[in-house]
Formats: sequence, C-alpha cells, structure tokens
Amino acid sequence: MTFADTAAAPLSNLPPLEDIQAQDAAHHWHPFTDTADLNARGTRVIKSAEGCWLTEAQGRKLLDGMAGLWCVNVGYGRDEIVEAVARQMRELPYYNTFFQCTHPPATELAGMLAEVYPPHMKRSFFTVGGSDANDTAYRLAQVYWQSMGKPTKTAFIARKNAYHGSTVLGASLGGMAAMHGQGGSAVREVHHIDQPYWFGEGRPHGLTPEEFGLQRARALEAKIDELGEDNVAAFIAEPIQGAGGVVIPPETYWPEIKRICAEREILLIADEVISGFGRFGTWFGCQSFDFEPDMMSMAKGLTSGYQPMGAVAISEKVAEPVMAEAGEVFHGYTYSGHPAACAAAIANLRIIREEGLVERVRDDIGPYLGQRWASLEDHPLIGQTRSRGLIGAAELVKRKEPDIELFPNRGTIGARCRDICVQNGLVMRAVGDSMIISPPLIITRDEVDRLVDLARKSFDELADALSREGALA
Ligand code: PXG
Repeated sequence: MTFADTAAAPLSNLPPLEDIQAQDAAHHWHPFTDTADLNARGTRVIKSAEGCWLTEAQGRKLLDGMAGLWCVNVGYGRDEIVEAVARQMRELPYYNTFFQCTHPPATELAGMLAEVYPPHMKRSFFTVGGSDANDTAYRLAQVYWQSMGKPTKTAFIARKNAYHGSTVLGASLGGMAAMHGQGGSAVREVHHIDQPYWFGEGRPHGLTPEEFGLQRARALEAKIDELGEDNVAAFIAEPIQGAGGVVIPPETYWPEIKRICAEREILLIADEVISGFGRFGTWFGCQSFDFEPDMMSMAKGLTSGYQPMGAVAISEKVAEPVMAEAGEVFHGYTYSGHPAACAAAIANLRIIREEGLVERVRDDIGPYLGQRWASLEDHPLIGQTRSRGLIGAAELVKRKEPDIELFPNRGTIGARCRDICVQNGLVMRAVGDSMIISPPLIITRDEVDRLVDLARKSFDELADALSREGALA
C-alpha cells in the first residue's frame, strides 16, 4: 500500500487485513511492545467503534472493558464532540497560549474546569497528555518551594509500581522497575516507597487490610524523615494505582497519608489521569478518598480520548506564592491549550454534566458493576475481586483452599486469560495475574452483565485448559 493508495481509500473500504498487518510490521513501532513478537503474530486492527463496542477490520465486535486505555469515558461515537472539534478547526485550528495570548476555547475550558474542581482549586495549566502533566506538576512544585524561600525542597516521593507516564520524568516518578531498567530512572531526586497492595503484599503476611494500609502509609513518614523534611518537595500518587493493577488501598491508607502531609511541610500531588472525570463516581479520585491535593495531573477522561490533552489543576496555596515571587515560569508546550483539544474537552465535559455520568457511576452503574463483578469471586480461579465505581480487578490464583496459592511466573497466566477474553469478544487487560476492567461510564446494565458473563466464560475456559495441563494440581 502506498501513500497515494491510503489517501484514496475511503474508511469503509479498507485494504485487506494482511496488507494492513504487513505495513504495520514494516513501518510502525508500537508503544510498550515486543516488536519481533508482535510482527510474528500480526496486530489486531480496530477500524471503528460505537458506544462500548469496538469493531475489528474483519467486522467482529468486541466489548471494550478498558474504555480504550482507561480514557473513553463518554463512549465512542459522540457526534457532539466530533462537531465541536470540526467547528473549532474551521474557526481557529491552532494558536498558542504564550506571549500574552489566549483564545475562546482555552478560557472557556479553564472556567468550566474551575466549576468541577474541588473548591480550593481554580486554575489550570494545559498539557498534551498525562506524562507531561506530571512534568508540569514537578516543575511547578520546584518553583513553589523556591518562591517560599525553601529551595532545598526538591526531592519527590512516589510509590513502587506507580505509573506516572513514559517520558523520562514520568518513568522516573513511576515505580515500574522494567521501565527504570531501560533509561527510565534518569531523574535522580525521586524516591519510592512501597505500595498499598494488600492482596499481593499484606495478606501473605497475615496483616488485616487496615493494619497494612496504616503500615504502608507510614512508609511516607519514614521516607520524609530519612531524606529530611527540608529536602522533600512533594509526594505524588494515584488515588488508586491503575496500570499497576487497580491497587485499591485499604480504607486506612489515605486518611493516614492526609495526616502525614498535613503535619509535614510537603506538597501532595494527586495523579488523576485515570481517576479524573467520574471513574470512581466522584469528579476526581481524591474526592472519593476525601483528601485535598495541592495539585492534580489529569488527561484521558478530560477529552475522553477524542483529542490528546492533559492538564494540571493548581491550588491557590501553590498559585499565590508563585504569582507573588517567581515572575516568569519558564515552562510550556507548543500545544498547551490546543484549540481543537479544548473544544473536545468542553463538549466532553458538557456530556458528563448533562448526562449526569458522575452521579450515574456513584448511584447506579458503579454499584451494579460492583455487585456483578464481586459475583466472580466464587470462581475457583479468582482469589479476590475489588472495584470502586467503574474500575475493578480480579486476581487469578492457582488455588484458593486451604490457602491461596498464586501462580508461579506471575503474568504468564494473566496474559493467557487476556487472550482468551479477546477471543470471546471482551477486551480486558492483564497486569501480572490481575485482570483489569475500566469500561466507559455510559456502559449499560445489560453490557455489564455481558462483560461479567464473558469474563466468567473466559475464566472457565482457562481453568479447563490449565486443569488439562495439570497446572492446577
Ligand atoms: N499517569 C497515570 C496515572 C496514567 O495512567 C499517565 C500518567 C501518562 O499519561 P500519557 O497521556 O502521557 O500516556 C498515565 C497513562 C497501561 C497504560 O498499560 C496506562 C497508561 C498509559 C499507557 C499504558 O495500563 N496510563
């Protein structure tokens, strides 16, 4: 297929699947991918989508249990967003927000966000995605402490197995050892404490979730003491670790973190890239756990993925000294406040508000999914289910009685389970042996039933295959 062919091909008239796969294998380097392995298997080609359903090039439909990559909150096929972006592109496809300039979509979006933020926040800095939103939060934290006359406060504390993006800073803030091993730990002033993953790390030691939550929160206090409070700028954390495996902290965790941050002089930054815009049944994840971050990084649900965009919400506590002391802050992106992305975000926020999607997750579909998802816990392969709003995980285990036994080589069985799910028409992600869901917020009760039925069917098939192989003995 040549450039001329692609330009001429109408969307409904795709080239043969093998041609797409061959071209992809020859020229397209994919994110987070073993390229040789992918090219040997061939990519799955998604050609269109509507609501919660994806359509593959061959016409097969898949239920999207992941909302794309945790982002398509309002579902696919929302003409309101498409039209808003097209209108904006005709009017003003690009202008920057540097040099004393703004444009109507950037200001309108900033105003709308101030209405939905927790009350102590009213300002937004716009970015292109979540990784660079964390870059912005990091830079602003440095400028804040300089403005406060405490320039030695530069270190960041984050958590092992956290995901904060894939730029050098994002990977450094994140706690993914595999990323660190490939040049992703270059920012030296980041220190990692253990994560509050009770099922994987607390339960095996006989701790109750409550005891474990307190213990893991107090690791923050210990790390601040070790580094010296005068050297620590901030603690950054996802309210629930997403890519790390939907690690929902025990109920004791966030209140203790909140106490520590109030007693110690460090900033608290919530990475709301997944949790922002309704996923837990609150506008932001911090509201679900009742804490007030000094900054929030956001992306994904901000535009529901219809345009690439992120943002940082800045509390007045941070903004005021910076405005008073710092002068120019030497930081910004060509596409900060991109007009088409802002137009998508505005239309997306209108849908979330007008359709009451946050309340729907809180009062109706979240509890429904919670109850249906928990019903999977009686499956012999499922050692634990957990969920909050429309995010959830199910832990695959080798044995449940008399004691839980995990599979050896964590991740192998999870990947197999994921492949079976896809064969059965359900997109679910595997993180190690945790099966993860994060569907669009518009998912219906029937679709939740379908999702859970397909998951159970897939677990059954996996269990049959493993028992034939003698792997459950
Ligand atoms: N923070 C969090 C909490 C995220 O989940 C980012 C930052 C980075 O955002 P950008 O827009 O720069 O990608 C993310 C992104 C996965 C997976 O495997 C998750 C993400 C990205 C890629 C893969 O679940 N989340």
